[in-house]
Amino acid sequence: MMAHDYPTDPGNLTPSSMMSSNDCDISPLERVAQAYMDAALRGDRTVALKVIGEAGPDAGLSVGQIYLGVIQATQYEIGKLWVEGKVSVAQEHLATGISQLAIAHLYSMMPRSESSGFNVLITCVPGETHDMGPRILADFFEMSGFDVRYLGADVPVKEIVDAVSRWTPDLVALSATMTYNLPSFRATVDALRQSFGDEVLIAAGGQAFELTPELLDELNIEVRASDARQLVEISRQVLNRRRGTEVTD
Ligand code: B12
Repeated sequence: MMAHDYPTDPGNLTPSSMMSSNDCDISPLERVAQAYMDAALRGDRTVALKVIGEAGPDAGLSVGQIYLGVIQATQYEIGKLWVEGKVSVAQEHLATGISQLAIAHLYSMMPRSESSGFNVLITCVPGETHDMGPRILADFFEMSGFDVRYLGADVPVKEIVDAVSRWTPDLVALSATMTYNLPSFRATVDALRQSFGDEVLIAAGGQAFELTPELLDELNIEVRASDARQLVEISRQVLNRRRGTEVTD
């Protein structure tokens, strides 16, 4: 997506302010993403949801493409604009609220594969309030036939351990965005391994690891990915391999 100058008054935005010089050059996905971001930054929930609702039938996009290429891409772009001082905190909150609504809307449109027989528990590590990424992970897993338990933001270590005891997931996906939450990520991994040993397969990801990928090696985290689509693919491979090993052992 392209960066633009956004006036602090979102009412001044128009769709044309977000288009490239030659509108014909952009793909259907980019076109939808621009229209969606425009509406989200204006705070226009009705138009934003209409854009999402029509993206499948009109632009031929899959639900997965809309999650990543429209919602996630818009959230990243808003983050950049916020750092550059081109959108206010209020505009970011406004747009994020609309993206949460859009995700809920997409949930009702999701295609679902038949059950994979696997279950996954997804949670933010303690202190982490960025919960849009893990919410999207939850929906991708569900589309792929996983039984999903999604705990959300800022969950204490003990609660995560208790939830794993209760639901015995095949995979526990831990999400961290802020690097200052990496100590609580480490504490969560330690507590899970102390309680369940190698029985618990842990996946870890989120923007905190972009700067410190070596922590994943250090903690021997086998399942890692940069986005929801990749995570589901890798998880299925690793879990199927484990299941195969269990059968032949
Ligand atoms: C919305 C937002 C907020 C909202 C969050 C609301 C919510 N309910 O989530 C609020 C206002 C609370 C917020 C607060 C803050 N934020 Co903020 N925020 C954002 C913003 C604009 C969008 C986040 C988002 O929705 N992303 C979209 C999701 C879908 O993407 P994602 O999280 O990356 O998830 C994908 C992958 O990472 C991966 N993934 C995620 N989890 C996992 C887990 C596993 C196991 C795997 C394998 C993969 C994986 O798959 C996901 C789906 O494809 C980002 C910009 C950005 N680049 O993301 C800044 C951003 C994350 N925030 C930032 C900052 C600085 C803050 C604050 C410190 C601001 C402040 N001064 O108060 C606070 C910190 C809050 C806290 N204590 O945690 C910085 C972080 C920089 C850094 N890493 O150090 C960013 C990057 C903005 C920026 N460009 O600087 N923020």
